[in-house]
Amino acid sequence: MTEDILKITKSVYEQLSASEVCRKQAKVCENLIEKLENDDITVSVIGQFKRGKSTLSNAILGGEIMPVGIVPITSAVTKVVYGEEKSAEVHFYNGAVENVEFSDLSKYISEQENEDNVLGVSEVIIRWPSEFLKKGLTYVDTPGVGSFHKNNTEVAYEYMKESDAVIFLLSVDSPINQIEIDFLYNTREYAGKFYFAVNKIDTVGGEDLNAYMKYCEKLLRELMDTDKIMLYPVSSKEGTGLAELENAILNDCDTSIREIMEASTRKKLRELINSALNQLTFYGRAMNMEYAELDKRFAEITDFISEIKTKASGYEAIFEIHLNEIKLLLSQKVYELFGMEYTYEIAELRQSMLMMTKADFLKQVDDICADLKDTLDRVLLYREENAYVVVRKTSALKRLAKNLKKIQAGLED
Ligand SMILES: Nc1nc2c(ncn2[C@@H]2O[C@H](COP(=O)(O)OP(=O)(O)OP(=O)(O)O)[C@@H](O)[C@H]2O)c(=O)[nH]1
Ligand SMILES: [Mg+2]
Repeated sequence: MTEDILKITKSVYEQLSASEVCRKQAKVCENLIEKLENDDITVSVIGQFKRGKSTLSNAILGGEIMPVGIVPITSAVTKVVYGEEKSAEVHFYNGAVENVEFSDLSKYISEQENEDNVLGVSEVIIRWPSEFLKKGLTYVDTPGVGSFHKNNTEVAYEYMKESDAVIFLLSVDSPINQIEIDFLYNTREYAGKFYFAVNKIDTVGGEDLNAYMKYCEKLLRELMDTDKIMLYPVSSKEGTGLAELENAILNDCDTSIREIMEASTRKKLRELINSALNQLTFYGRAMNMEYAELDKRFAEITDFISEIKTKASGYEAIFEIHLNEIKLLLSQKVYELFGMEYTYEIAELRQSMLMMTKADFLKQVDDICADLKDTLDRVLLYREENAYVVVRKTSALKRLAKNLKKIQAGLED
């Protein structure tokens, strides 16, 4: 089965890498191939801040590896793989890698010492001799979703895309809330398998726990649109219920690793192809416009972006609402000028942010505008003055879109 999915993934890569337009998607595809070839399965623990993700990670891995605490703690992703010798490597966005002592880890991955990840840590890779990892699992502890450290939600979202399986951690001390619902709803397409764990069961009595489990199960069934919800009550602090969760994951890895990988790769490929097709439409439209007309429209949208920024700086309250309004205005403008849907990667997640300050808001507006501007700049670079080249490039874009659609049709099961 994995043979097939590997073949499909390779054919998507072949298509994407042949065009400079889809370089970003080709890179993602290349990583998928590598994972499939190595049977490299990634399990991430994801959940709202303070649900106990890092405590659970330490309990599963058997060691005080991650810093834990009563305020939002984890600020960077920590990947743990099997290693006879313990070691910790900090990777930075600028490409630098540093070996650090375990006692120094919190300097890099805690909000208190590395607030909003100012140090630019892209991830920490730990080698740890844990039985749980022995069969080749990569375990990932992620920053909490929905804390006022905005970057954390985006990081968690990115990791959903890399995961084959997810432990989504809830906690009995708080009912599932809108932030968790939004996050799950937006990301359920990515992972092949979900394990829902309800943490901190040591803090409630049996009856309350039963009521909570029933409530969660019903809600998750509706949300995930399946009857097959696996819900594990655990206490990461006391170790209760962890063996059931660990065994379920390890068992699935033994018996159905290929199915899990196939399911998650199919989902990821569909997303990837959609994103590539969107990109191709945009380039195609821009290529086929008169140059004078194209310049006019680019100037118009550039002015519009400046206007939006000026407008944003004058807003004073309920920034979440203004942010949505701004995204909508920009998307409408792109549609009006280029006839295509322009989507922002993490649109819905930003909606559910609480306590957004003006500085956060302006930063997000800047990010959104930069995202759009970047796409426009790349389209301009791609443009050619020579009519013959335009025809050739346009037909190449069309051919690529056609091939991708064909592969996409095969992925629908
Ligand atoms: N009673 C009880 N407390 C727990 C349990 N698990 C975690 N905690 C506590 O919950 C708090 C948060 O734990 P963390 O592991 O830091 O939570 P987290 O989800 O990693 O938090 P972020 O990294 O900020 O997203 C800490 O004070 C833990 O001691 C549990 O099973 N029972
Ligand atoms: Mg944590």
